[in-house]
Amino acid sequence: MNMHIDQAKRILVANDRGGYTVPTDRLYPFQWNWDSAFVAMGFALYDTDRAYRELERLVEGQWADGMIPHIVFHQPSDTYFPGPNVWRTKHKIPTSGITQPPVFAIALRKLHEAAGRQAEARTLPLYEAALKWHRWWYKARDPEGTGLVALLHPWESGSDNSPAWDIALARVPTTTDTPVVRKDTGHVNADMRPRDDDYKRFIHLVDAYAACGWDPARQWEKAPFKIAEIQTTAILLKAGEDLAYLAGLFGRTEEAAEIAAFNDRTRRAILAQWRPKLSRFVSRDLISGDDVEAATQAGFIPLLSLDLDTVIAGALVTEMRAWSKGLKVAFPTTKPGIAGWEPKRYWRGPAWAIINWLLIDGLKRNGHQDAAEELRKSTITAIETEGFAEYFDPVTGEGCGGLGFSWTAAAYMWLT
Ligand code: 9WN
Repeated sequence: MNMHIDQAKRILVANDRGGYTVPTDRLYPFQWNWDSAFVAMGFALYDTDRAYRELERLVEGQWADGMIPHIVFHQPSDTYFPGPNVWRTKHKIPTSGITQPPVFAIALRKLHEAAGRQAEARTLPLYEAALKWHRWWYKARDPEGTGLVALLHPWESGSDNSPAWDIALARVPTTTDTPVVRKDTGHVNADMRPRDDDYKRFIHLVDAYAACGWDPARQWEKAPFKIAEIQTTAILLKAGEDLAYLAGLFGRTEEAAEIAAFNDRTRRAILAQWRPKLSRFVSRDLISGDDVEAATQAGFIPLLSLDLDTVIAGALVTEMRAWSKGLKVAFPTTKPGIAGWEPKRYWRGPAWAIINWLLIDGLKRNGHQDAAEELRKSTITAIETEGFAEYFDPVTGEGCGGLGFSWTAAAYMWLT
């Protein structure tokens, strides 16, 4: 067996905390939402029972209104900030109060297909959880029915300190009711992490939403940060396609039609965000009404869920190749060389295996096998050279952030 696969599996064992997987030891000591979905796809390749457990444990944190939170605090730990006492969510299992990209149903379909027909009894409750969550997205985060879903906190994007948020986040005050006591910079180099002012704003938003009692309608009204976001919406659409497929398989005709209607509206809304001048799709800042023009990876993620015409797909691929030129590791999360590009600082430049995974699937879907293969090789080589790091400096190739990282292990297994 490929020794790296063996190593990847050992990472998932080491990060197991009882049916769920922490992203990495100490830096992230709880269950994270989209991390677990990627990890479940990794497990689906060789242990479907464990893959189901991963999703079942995540769903233990689902709220009555359908939201699946971004963190489930199954057991206490003092190595992470902000913990449950900052979130003040009052769910019976402590959770955060915000969500994360809905990769869940994409993982569920893959898992169901891997497990075979006898798996229906295990898939169904998870299908129902996913359906509730998708309804929540449309009700809570697109109350006006535009087809694009909005984020109220940068952490919900999974791309926390992306330059995409710079303008919108600058409007959020740095004052907090909760003292900001960072733990992350005690685990990894501060130069690779968000800045202190980012953290103050992240916590200002948590305080503001806790003051709304985490009620989605009140939060929508009061939110100082509200972005109709293209990466999350594109992931929601792909997950919606997979959910509609499962609904069809289970004979849930009305639900299949309901999901298909969500998907149609969203497909049209994403297409309307195409900007030929930028060769990218863009998010919209719902507070200023402006396009978010910052050059980040998010603009390419619609490849994942749309069958684009050859002109648009071709323009995206040309632009992606231009960004990747001369880099040791593709794909950079921020366009190299622009103001705001920092090749080691988290979501402001580095390459992430799970983003590459989404892009590879999207490039294949749109008939760009060669570009998909280049990106696949780049990802595999980076991991084999540097190990299962959280992310990679695209210029030097250096593995950065946390090590022994679960989703990098899952991505490696999926991409080899
Ligand atoms: C906040 C766990 C998570 C990922 C996110 C990544 C990072 C958390 C943090 O780690 O975010 O959610 O404290 O930095 O940005 O994508 O899910 O791996």
